[in-house]
Amino acid sequence: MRIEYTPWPAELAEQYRAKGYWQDKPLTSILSEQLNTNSQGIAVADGQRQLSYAELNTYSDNLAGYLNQQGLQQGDTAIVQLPNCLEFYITYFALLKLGVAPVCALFNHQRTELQSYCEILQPKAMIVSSAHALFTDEQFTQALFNRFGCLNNIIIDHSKGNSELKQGYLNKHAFTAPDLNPEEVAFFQLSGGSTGTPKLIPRTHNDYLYSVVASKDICELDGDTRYLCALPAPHNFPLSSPGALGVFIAGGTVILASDPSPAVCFGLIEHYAITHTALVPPALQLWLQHAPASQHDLNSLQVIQVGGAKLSRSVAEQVTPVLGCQLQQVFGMAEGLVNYTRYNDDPELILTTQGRPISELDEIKIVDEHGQEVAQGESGRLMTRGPYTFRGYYKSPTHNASAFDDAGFYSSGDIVKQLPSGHLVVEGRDKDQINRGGEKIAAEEVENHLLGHEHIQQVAIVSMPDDTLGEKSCAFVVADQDIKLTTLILRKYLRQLGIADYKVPDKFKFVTQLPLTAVGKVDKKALRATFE
Ligand code: OOB
Repeated sequence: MRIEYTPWPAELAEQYRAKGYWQDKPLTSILSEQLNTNSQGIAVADGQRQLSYAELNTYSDNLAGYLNQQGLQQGDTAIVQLPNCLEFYITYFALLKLGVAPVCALFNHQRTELQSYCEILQPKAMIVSSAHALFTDEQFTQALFNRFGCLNNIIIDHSKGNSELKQGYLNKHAFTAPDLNPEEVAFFQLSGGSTGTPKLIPRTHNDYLYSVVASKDICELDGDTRYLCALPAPHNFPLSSPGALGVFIAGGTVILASDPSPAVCFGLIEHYAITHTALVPPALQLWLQHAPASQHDLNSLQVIQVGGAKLSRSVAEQVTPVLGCQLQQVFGMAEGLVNYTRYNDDPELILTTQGRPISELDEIKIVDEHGQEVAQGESGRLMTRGPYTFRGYYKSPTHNASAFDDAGFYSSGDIVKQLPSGHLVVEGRDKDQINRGGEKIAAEEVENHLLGHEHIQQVAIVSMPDDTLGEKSCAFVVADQDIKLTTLILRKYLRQLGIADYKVPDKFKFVTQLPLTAVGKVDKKALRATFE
């Protein structure tokens, strides 16, 4: 059974292989390759517990065997929603070993997000945590079983005490590892999205492994690397850029933090002598505020990577003086392309650009609104294709037709310019998305939820500037005449629908009409301009 995806054209695939970028190895090789030389090294720790590479390997084997006994097999899909905990990596590798492709939801996703992943993926199993409000009682699991006939299994991990998941990985359950085809889909990444429904990104073994290996080399990780994973573990940045998978390839140690706050992270940095971490700009700002008065020794830090949203020069400048380590800017996307500033770049480039692509074979085009390439140094829309940039969203032919050009270049929706050195500067965005401190909100998705309210006629959600998060979201609402809607009512309405908290607009403005463009579409530019 093959999970469908849009393959790369044969001549490009050949190039990627000829260069040695695609190694035709499955992602599970990340673990198996540590076993001969580093089986007793600590792969991952979470403050209380730790796993050696041998344990991570055995536990993921056991769990693969258990899931197999439960009826899961190669070609199936699954949904995983776990907080930052050891079980996340055990589960991720167990599913990879079985050839079951998971989508790993973020822990702050709620009922609506999980249901829409179920709708798209028709998963056979879910592996979730009772630490999440949705899974504290049986009600929601029962509702999922009733609604999705495909779902055979929902395994709930209890963060404390025993659970089916723990039984699954602590006890031996034999299984015959299937042959994994590295050209096929290993798992799905979540798109930040700009459309009404969430989109899934199929990532193959070959393309993902290449992005991680090359990232690990650029970031010079080795067996002494101690990487703090403080962002949500499934996100592409802390998973693969070079992230936990890069650390595992290098034979280093991943330390999990429950969140990126200084209160949680500074103690872990001291205790584990953390060398590397990845942050979004708002978290970095908190670190900069709290570091000077902190009692904790942060001297072990060598590199802080910052990405997910634009970092201002004034904040970038403080990293080395205040935290005593190197800054690396990272501009990436779950769809593929990742850019890094290099450690030996001119300091000015590190402060003011978002880095240059991983690969020689990453192709970048910067185009105007007619799809014509702009002159060197001018800004325009970023288009890219390459050895680890996907070729199509899962089962989304209509959206794919507009997200890619005829030559297979993906349009990321970012407005960038490229310097002669190849470095990209992100100057803005041309997609209907709000970037709330690195958390992406597809405006249309939330607008659709609000349009479901019986008294809302029209709605438009746009970004508004925010000192801490960079951007927050504001909903302009046209309600029925004579009806008094309030912020409180609409917040409650959205929460009852069960959408992730960060998607609930920070502000509601009640207006009698929305401005329109010449062609009659809502003029979001004009709405954003009201905040200037
Ligand atoms: C990362 O991935 P996603 O999929 O959550 O978001 C991708 C989008 C980009 O298209 C861009 O709009 C924005 O996030 N973005 C940045 C940025 N890094 C990402 N905008 C400005 N400056 C940056 N440094 O966010 C992601 C994936 C892998 C590594 C790092 C970030």
